[in-house]
Amino acid sequence: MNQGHIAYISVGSNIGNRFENCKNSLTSLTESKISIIRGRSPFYMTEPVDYINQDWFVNLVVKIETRFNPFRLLDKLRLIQSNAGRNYDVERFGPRIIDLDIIMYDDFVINSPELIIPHARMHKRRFVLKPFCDIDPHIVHPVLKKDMQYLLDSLDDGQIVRELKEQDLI
Ligand code: PH2
Ligand code: MG
Ligand code: MG
Repeated sequence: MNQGHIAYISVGSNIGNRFENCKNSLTSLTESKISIIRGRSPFYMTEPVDYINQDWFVNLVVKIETRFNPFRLLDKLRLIQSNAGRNYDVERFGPRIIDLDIIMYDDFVINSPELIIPHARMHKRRFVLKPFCDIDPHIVHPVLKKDMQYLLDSLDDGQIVRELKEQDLI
């Protein structure tokens, strides 16, 4: 693909069939030529953070190649979320059918009211860093100038993230 940009998307769900919701969103990411999936981590069961009185999440990270700029990509991700039935009328950080966050986009640094890249909390979140490292541990955070493995090893959070094995899913 010409003019392909590489982005990492954090995928999460903690309502309904969380695994199916995440899997369906991967299909949506490849529909209408939004992107080509270049890598994906295993699926994880993760303890909720920030707003802890909610169900555990299924989380993973996907590496995509896309021709859309970050803002157009954000529009596409929001459309996928709405089509999956996401209701935005609820608490920030609260339960969601599907959440698709842009974690990194090439080595862009964006600080706009609508979009912050790299994602503002990614370096503190094991549910993002662990699956990111499964794909590309040596990608360097363009602001912190540290690679993902370093950021993961620096965490002192105690958050439980447990890889989902095939046998858990049947
Ligand atoms: N997303 C949040 C808030 N808390 N916790 C986990 N484990 N996984 C998430 O995806 C998550 C969260 C807000 O987007
Ligand atoms: Mg999120
Ligand atoms: Mg989000």
